[in-house]
Amino acid sequence: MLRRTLLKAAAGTVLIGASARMAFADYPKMKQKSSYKAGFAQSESNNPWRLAETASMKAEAQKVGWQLVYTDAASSAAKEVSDVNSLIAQGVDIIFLVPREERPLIPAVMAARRAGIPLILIDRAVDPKLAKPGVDYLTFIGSNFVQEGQRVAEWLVKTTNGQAKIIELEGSVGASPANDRKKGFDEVIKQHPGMTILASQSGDFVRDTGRQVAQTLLQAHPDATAIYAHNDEMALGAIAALEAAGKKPGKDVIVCSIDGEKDALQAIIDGKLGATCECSPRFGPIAFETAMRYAKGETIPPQIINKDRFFDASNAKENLDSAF
Ligand code: GYE
Repeated sequence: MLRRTLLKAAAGTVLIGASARMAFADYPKMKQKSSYKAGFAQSESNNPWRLAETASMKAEAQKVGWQLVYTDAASSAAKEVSDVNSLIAQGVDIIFLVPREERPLIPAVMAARRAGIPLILIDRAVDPKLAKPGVDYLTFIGSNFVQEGQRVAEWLVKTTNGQAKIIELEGSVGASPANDRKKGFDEVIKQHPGMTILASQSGDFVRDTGRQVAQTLLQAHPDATAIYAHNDEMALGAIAALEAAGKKPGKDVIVCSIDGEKDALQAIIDGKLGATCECSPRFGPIAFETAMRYAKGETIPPQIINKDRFFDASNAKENLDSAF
C-alpha cells in the first residue's frame, strides 16, 4: 500500500517535471504570415486609463497593419472568460488579455493554451501559482505594482515626517495591481511606528465608488491625515469626499495615488493631490512588438516590466500635456 503510494507519487513527480519541460519547448508558435489577426480582451472601459490603453492597442494594430478583434468584459470576469472563448472560436493568431482578476481568468488562459493560441497578459497578471509564463501563457507585460506601492509609501513617509493616520482605498478585489499595490505600500508603512493604516477598503478602481468609500471611512475615522488610493480615479473621488466633508485636500489630509492621468496631474498643480506614481497604459507598441518578435521565432522573456516615472509638485506641470 505504502509502496504503491510512493511509486504513484514518484511517477507523478516525473510526469509533472517532464510535462512542464515539454510544454516550455512546445508553447504554441505563430505561423509565418504577412499579417495577423489578434484578439484583445479588455476588462472594462470605465476610466481614462482603460480608454487610453484600448486606444493605444487599436492605434498600434492599425500602424502595423494587423486586424484587431476587441472585446470589453464590462467589469465581469465571467464575461471576460467567454470573451476569450469567442476570440478562440474566431481563430485569432494571438490573444492579448487583461485579466480583470488574478484567479477567475485562469480558465481563459488555459483555454487559449489548449487551443494552441499564444496569449500575452498585458497590464494585469494572473496568480503565479496557477499559471506560468512560457508554459501556460507567453509572457506578462506591465508595471511592477509592488514597487509602485512602495514608492508612494516612501513619498508619504518623507512628506509627513513619518507621522500619518492613513485611509487606504484598494483597487478591484482580486486584481493583481490591487493585491500588489497594497503589499508594497503596507510593507513600507509597517516599518514606521508613526504611520498607521486606520482602514483599508476596495473602491473598485472607480472614481465614484472611491468617493463613496472615502466618505464612509472619513466619517468612521475623522482623525485621518492621509489617503492612499490604488489609482488616480479613486484619489479624485476621495478629494471630492474630503471637500464635501469641509476638509482641505492637500492641507488637512494628504492624498496620494498611482497612474499619472491628466486630471491627477492637474490636481497636483492645484495642490489637492500630493503625488502619483506613473503606471503607463500605453501598451500598444510594446505588445505588438513582442508579438512580432515571437512570430519571427525570437525567445521572449517571462516578463517585460515597464519603467514608471513619479509625479509630484516638482514636475506635474511640465508633464501635464503628455499625460493621458
Ligand atoms: O491603475 C487602473 C485601472 O490594471 C494597472 O487598472 C491597471 C489599473 C490602473 O483600472 O486605473
